Amino acid sequence: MKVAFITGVTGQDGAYLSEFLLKKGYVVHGLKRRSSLFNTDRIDHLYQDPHTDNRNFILHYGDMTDSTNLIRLIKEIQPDEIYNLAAMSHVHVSFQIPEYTANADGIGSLRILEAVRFLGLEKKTKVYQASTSELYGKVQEVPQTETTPFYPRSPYAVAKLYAYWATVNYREAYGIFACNGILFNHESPVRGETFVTRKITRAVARIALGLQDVFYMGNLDAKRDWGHAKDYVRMMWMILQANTAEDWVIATGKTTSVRDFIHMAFSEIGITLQFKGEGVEEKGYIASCSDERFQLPEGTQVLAVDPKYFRPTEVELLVGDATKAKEKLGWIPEYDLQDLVKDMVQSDLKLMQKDQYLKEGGFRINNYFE
Ligand code: NDP
Ligand code: GDR
Repeated sequence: MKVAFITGVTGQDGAYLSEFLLKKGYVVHGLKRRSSLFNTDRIDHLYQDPHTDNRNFILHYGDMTDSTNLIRLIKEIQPDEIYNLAAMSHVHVSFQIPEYTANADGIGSLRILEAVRFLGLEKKTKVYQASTSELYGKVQEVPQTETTPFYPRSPYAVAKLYAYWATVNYREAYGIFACNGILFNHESPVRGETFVTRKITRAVARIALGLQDVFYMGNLDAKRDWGHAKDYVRMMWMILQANTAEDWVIATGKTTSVRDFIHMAFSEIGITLQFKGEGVEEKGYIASCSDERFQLPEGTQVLAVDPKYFRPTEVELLVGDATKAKEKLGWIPEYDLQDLVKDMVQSDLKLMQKDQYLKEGGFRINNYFE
């Protein structure tokens, strides 16, 4: 049985990857942070009671900023494969906590590589580094490939650039099977609620169910190459099964604006939206609603732009060319953007129905302090 160690196991990708590797028969160890509230929602369905024998899903407390913790865990676990997914992954937030982001996302990755070297596991342990299309930043070339120059545009991307090169360097210097997956944006029903796609699908569901009126967005012109996380975690594994350690672009090859994603999400529940104004004046109004389940009158304003969501420097356009992964690893995504939008909107509708029932039943949450 192969043994994997996943940092960031409680995140979107960590959850899907754990499920994927467990199905493949791996023993999966995950690094989770201590927090004052439970933070394991996404992996609770995989949880195994520590008192049972022969567990194949084991969680450990730790942090990417704590070298000794990482060295001790890797020594104990002796992993065949490490998937380094842990990161402060929000681009906008990285402008507010740049030093922490550099520590967790940049030096954190170095700590993993150095632990492998320090423990003499160079020939045993393969390392996957969660690199990102954010490395491309300011447009240099379209579409972006493994050879497109990088031009990071945020503290997050700068930290990830350090991690990218540390991975390449440890491969060349010490012969570690260390690879960068340069993954373009990938989303799912368990995407963090403050990333743009989930913010939209969540708001669409809440508006449709009468739980919210208007939602506020940033730059609607940005374009992203969006895929489904389920397809992307499979590629993380494929990258470590390849014959040679290399760096790989994983993307759909199609790009869509934030504005068009909003249209798609509303149209999933039968609502056509009309945009008026430009820039910060831009607002979205319901033009029509064909779904009889929702009482949403024409002319209702549901969207406004708030400059607080603009970034000091923006990444305007991302579209990846995954030809190398298609030809050498057999990369074929199962979901297209329409499938992804459907999956996310329908899931959020179900989730928000719970809030609707509670509201209708007169139940109030968060009243501990009254
Ligand atoms: P999430 O934000 O959903 O998950 C991040 C994970 O990292 C969480 O488990 C989080 O823990 C953990 N984490 C954050 N900081 C630390 C720390 N200091 N020590 C230990 N754990 C920490 O991200 P995704 O799952 O979407 O992404 C996975 C990785 O892939 C990230 O590195 C991201 O930067 C990268 N990436 C993501 C892409 C995407 O489109 N999703 C595209 C390209 C790259 P907690 O749950 O406690 O917050
Ligand atoms: P991104 O994802 O920055 O590409 O990083 P995000 O969903 O945050 O933003 C995508 C684009 O949408 C624009 N935008 C908004 N974004 C957010 N979050 N909230 C808004 O209200 C909003 N309005 C417009 C943004 O300006 C941006 O252009 C994600 C993360 O998962 C990274 O960790 C990962 O490396 C990259 O994808 C690939």
